[in-house]
Amino acid sequence: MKKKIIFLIVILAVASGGFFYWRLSQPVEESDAICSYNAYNCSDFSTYAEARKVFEYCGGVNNDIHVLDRDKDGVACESLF
Ligand SMILES: [Ca+2]
Repeated sequence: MKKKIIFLIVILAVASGGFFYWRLSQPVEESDAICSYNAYNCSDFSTYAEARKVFEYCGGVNNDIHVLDRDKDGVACESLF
């Protein structure tokens, strides 16, 4: 009985450790993006696609809180092309 409990604890510890490692190794998703204040510059993104995801997630040209689209043509971070 005691062995079973220890076995279960070990399994849980390994599983939760694996989950947290997996979670930390994920790239930042646009759903985690901050939209309430100016938190990013174009230089914070490594690709145009990443910048565009955050730009669109936060409301696009109508809510360009990060000023990713300075010329307001609807295309964020042309510098990353
Ligand atoms: Ca633009």
